[in-house]
Amino acid sequence: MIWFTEHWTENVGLTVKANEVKRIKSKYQEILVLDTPEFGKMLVLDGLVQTTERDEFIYHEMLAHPAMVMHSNPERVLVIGGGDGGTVREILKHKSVKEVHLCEIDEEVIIVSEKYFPSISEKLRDPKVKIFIEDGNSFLEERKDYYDVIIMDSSDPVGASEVLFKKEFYEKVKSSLRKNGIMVAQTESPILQEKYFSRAFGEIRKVFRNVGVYLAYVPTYPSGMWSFTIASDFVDVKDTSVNREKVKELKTKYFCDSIYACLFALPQFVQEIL
Ligand code: AG3
Repeated sequence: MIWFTEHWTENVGLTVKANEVKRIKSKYQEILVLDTPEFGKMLVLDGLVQTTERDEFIYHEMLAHPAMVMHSNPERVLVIGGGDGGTVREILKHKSVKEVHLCEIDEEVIIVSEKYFPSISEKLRDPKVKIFIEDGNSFLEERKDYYDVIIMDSSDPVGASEVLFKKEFYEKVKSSLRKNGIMVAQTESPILQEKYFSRAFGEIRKVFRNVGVYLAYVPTYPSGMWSFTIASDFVDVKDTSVNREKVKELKTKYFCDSIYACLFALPQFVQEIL
């Protein structure tokens, strides 16, 4: 057993006792798989915890379902990042979906997930899913007016992911959405990474007419308090009185009718950042 620490800031972090299962250097990053007593297997990229077997459902459900529910008939969905497959698995719970494109820059993440995280990656080989090993930023340039929902399942805005948090990138996202399209992005912790969070929100705000922020509790991410930003030019993304019946049909463990109903209930200090 080793002690692994993700340094959340210079002064605070998450420390777990774990068995090191695999450590490889890909073209883009160091990929580490740990096996921990409380959280099961844990995927770490360049020292940052991406997902764990025990709590991944919270993040993946909350990233995918609000946008998928709010769109009345999502048929074509794109995930940028998300090579572990958790977001794809949640998207496929929606019967209207005809095709899911996954654009992941690092093929090794997919290979590692299929080997060590079968419960997360189980749907990556579904016939509706097409995997593109490409940079999300250039991928979008060739796909105008195509997707109903685009989901940004990226890492923190450093290194390869930095461009995915910029206005120029959200403009590409917008032009790749077709009418009634919705995008949603993971946008970091409002309490421990306030700058990342407010910057991401600000950039999305510059591009889309309707923007909403919601939170979920993810125990293994910095501070646990995690944000998601949802946006659309057509759909009033803050109106959760729509499509309520779709929520009841979903088999989920965190997302549910009462969470959907008050999705945009935010703590006062978060409202003040926005
Ligand atoms: N993507 C969001 C991970 C952000 C975690 N940040 C951190 N640990 N500092 C997760 C990808 C899972 N599909």
